[in-house]
Amino acid sequence: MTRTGTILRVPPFSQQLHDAVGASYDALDLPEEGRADFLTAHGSEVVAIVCSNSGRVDADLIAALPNLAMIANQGVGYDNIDVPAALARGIAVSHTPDVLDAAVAETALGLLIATRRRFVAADRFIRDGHWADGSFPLTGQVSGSQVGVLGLGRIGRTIAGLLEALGCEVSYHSRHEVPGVPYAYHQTAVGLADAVDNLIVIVPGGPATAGLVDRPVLDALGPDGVLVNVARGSVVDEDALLAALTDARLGAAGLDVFADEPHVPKALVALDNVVLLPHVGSATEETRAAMRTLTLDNLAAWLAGEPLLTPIPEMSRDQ
Ligand code: A2R
Repeated sequence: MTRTGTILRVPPFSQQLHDAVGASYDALDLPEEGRADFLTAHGSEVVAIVCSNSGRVDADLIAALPNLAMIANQGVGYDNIDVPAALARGIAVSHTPDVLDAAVAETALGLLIATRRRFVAADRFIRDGHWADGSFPLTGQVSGSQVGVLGLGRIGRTIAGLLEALGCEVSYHSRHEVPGVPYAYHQTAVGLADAVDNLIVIVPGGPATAGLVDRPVLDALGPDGVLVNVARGSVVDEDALLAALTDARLGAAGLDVFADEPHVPKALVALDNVVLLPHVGSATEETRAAMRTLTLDNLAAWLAGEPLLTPIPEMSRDQ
């Protein structure tokens, strides 16, 4: 059985993905303004959505598309989609696991090193002309340190492998203990934070993990601790983080994700003990090309009546 119909592009996403969808299919763009009128006029034409993980597909949008039957998400995380609303309608949902593990893992490691070694402040130190007046202060180091991975999934395990090469002692907390890994398991996030120098957050976003890194976790990490978040801003209580950094109850933070992207609290930007990245974890040419290909292959498989290549785990494999 092959399927036909209009593909709806939900912004924002890259020009390449936009053009690739348009080159192969009848496609429409969900406008930023005048959505209600647009959906009244075109909602029934749409059979599939293509989005990236910053494009919101909520219950209202799903309800306005009576013939929607597939959502292809470019991104491994899909907390941008109201999955219960989609599954209640039998809508297939795909994502892009595995192909971004290396890029996100190197972002995590780079952010940890940049934060612990204060590389951004050191760069500023030269640019501001301070070197002639004396050396940059000594910093901590990552090699040989104790690192906690919060979420030992595909990306978490890739990060752990990189850390092992630096002689770090890796331990972790996940919902479940992972069999066959050489890393100590902690039953709670607080227990993990208490045991390590550095904590890297790489769990999925969404309601189940919202605020998982809260004040007790930050206090357990402590004044010499470094927090790195490459997961989702929602996982960290941003107000508690700001307070901990301001009060020096937490040493420093390296952040690739924020609660309300692209808005970063001014108070966070003003701090010297943070390194801030604009959600670039998977944002390399190579990885984004692989993510785009997998997104389009999932869409093509669905249109051809074949099983999705990478359905989200909540779906059964044979859908
Ligand atoms: O589901 P489990 O037991 O295998 O544990 C997963 C863990 N996890 C949690 N850990 C503690 N508390 C929770 N409420 C919780 N929910 C999930 O996070 C697993 O060890 C890990 C997620 O691994 P994967 O599903 O393999 O995801 P992947 O590809 O590593 O990506 C993680 C996230 C994405 O969802 C994006 O938000 C971001 O990284 O790019």
